[in-house]
Amino acid sequence: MDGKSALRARLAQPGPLLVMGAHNGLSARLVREAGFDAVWASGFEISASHGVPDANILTMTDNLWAARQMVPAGLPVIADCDNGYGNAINVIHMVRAYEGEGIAAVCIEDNIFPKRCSFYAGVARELSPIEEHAGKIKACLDTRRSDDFLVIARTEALIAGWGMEEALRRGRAYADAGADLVLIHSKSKDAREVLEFARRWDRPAPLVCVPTIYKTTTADELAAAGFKVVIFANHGLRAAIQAMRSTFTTLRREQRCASVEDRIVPLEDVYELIGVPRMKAEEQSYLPAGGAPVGAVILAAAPSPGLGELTQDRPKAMLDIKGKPLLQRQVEALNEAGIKEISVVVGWQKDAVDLPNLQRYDATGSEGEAASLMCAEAVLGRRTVVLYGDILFDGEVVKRLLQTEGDIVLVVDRSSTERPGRDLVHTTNGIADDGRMLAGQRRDTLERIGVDLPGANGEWIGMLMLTPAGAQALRDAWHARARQGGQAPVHEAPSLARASLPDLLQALRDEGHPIHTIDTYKGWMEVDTFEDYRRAWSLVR
Ligand code: SPV
Ligand code: MG
Repeated sequence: MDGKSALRARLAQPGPLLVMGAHNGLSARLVREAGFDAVWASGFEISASHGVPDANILTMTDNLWAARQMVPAGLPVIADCDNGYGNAINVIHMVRAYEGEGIAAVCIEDNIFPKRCSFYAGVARELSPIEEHAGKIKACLDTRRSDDFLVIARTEALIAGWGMEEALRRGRAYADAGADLVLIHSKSKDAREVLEFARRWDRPAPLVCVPTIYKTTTADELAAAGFKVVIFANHGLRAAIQAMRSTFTTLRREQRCASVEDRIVPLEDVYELIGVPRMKAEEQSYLPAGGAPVGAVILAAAPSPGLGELTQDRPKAMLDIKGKPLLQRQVEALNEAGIKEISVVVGWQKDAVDLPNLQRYDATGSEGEAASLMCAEAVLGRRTVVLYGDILFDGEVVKRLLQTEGDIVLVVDRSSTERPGRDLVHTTNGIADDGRMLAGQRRDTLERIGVDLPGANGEWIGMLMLTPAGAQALRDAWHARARQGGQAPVHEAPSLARASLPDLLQALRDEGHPIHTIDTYKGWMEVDTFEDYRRAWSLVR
């Protein structure tokens, strides 16, 4: 049921409708949470929330923009439309716009344009002629597409000091013009005025009141007198001002966030109110896997004795290759594949790693690569590409990796299986039966990975992708061993501290976690020796 049908249906039920003022989508959600029947898109609140007086300074479009933020809260929205923002012609435009945005009802008052808020003391106040306002009401009724879109006529006769007889005359004229409800406003400190109005009311249109100033009267008392709708117009905004003022004052004085922690809601409360959990579910349902944010972790903590003096003052990742550090070339290739959130795990000569915009994790003192990766475990909550800091590769390799299904996926080069000291793999299917291979076409399952691997059918290039579930499995495997002291061998490593990534991956595989591979045929190189380094210079542009 849409808002206007719900409001019409609720009006037909017994008891008064309790309506609460709001000024934006968030406050409307709080109105719903508290159990009110409808939201009042209050001109007073909306103006104040923009920091301007309630005096037709905001335009119709400003007010409509605020009111439409309230519709998704799920309660009928009754929009305070001041004086209709002009004459009957403006009102026609207004009704089309408000009904089109899913607002349930509009309320227009008989203030002239520009209006003045009913409560501002000592400001000029004038009412439009009765016929003119009745004409606006008729314009509303003739313009609305559905009879469920309610039109509330409001008279300010009591506010302007024009007396009870004038108030009744106006109320009757607006009801006779067809208004669905009539709002009688008063700034008297007690409810006698509005109660008398209700006692003398002799039209079928139900009555609405706003007991801001006659504040001790309950909604039940007003309902007993004949009011069908009671609007608490501006208490949300006033409560917010008080809460913000005291919080700001304390923070200014104390200058630390903990000083106000006990008087503000937790962040999770905000997330819940604005629908973050639903957004997460929708992301999972509708975003392609490749569209979800992906991070990268580059492991660049280890020293590299194989390159002698070249890496005495820097890790391999900072080796200059034709005017750019290897690490920068990696970052550019990752960026090209759409990965912008990049972390680097540093250790050996960490101060030399001085590229901007990288999240740094310090693995000083860690021996094995698995321990280095665990230093960055905080960023493994999203899909992550993990890679060694000493490989050069095409962005295309990363793009294909991101398109591959699986919680843990390794990139495997099928062109070399004979290189001693490298991370070799054996996968279930290996090379196609006919002995040919199309680079990057095949997804396979890892059987074994290690340095000493007779019968290997590929080489791991030092890059893998983890989904959050894959990362969790890896972390669980690590922490389970760490809890037991970490002294037991992990695959080819003598202890957990010295385990390489292949060691931990093999352990995971042996526990039954599927690990997948995709193929590449060259398209990458490792920089491990002088010979590699020379080759890198000749290959990169
Ligand atoms: C509003 O909330 O903007 C109203 C009610 O019109 S009152 O402020 O009481 O006039
Ligand atoms: Mg108002």
